[in-house]
Amino acid sequence: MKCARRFLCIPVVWLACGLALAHGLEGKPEWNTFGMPGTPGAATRTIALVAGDMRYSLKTVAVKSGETIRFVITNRGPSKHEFVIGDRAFHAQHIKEMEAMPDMPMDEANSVDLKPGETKSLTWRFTRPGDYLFGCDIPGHFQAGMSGTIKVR
Ligand SMILES: [Cu+2]
Repeated sequence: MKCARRFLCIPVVWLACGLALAHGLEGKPEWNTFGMPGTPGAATRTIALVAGDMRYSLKTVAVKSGETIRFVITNRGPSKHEFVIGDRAFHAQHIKEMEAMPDMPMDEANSVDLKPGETKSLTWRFTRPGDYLFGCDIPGHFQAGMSGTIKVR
């Protein structure tokens, strides 16, 4: 009886470990393409942006590869917005998730949620040259023009 139970338990534990590992890795690899979370102390520059009514105050941000930037975003619009750093594929996937679960809180290291009037900062280290995007992935916002390009060279 004890033996039988042990044999049942082992595959369950392995399955749980496998799932936990897969989930843990799931959100990470795509970050490699557009950078990684940065520590505020390592930031070489601060870039301030205002999120307004379906737009940001900046359309393009130029960054050197390897640079750590502290973004400070203020929401002066009448509704809630996000500031999300990603590549095109990340935003496409995230917009789909937001459409499926509009109330899902975003607390990933590459994003901040901003209520009207709120100011938050996000520090990001850009590790690879390329054209990336910042944007608001709340359904309809990105498509309405709430995005900008981050040129990493
Ligand atoms: Cu928005």
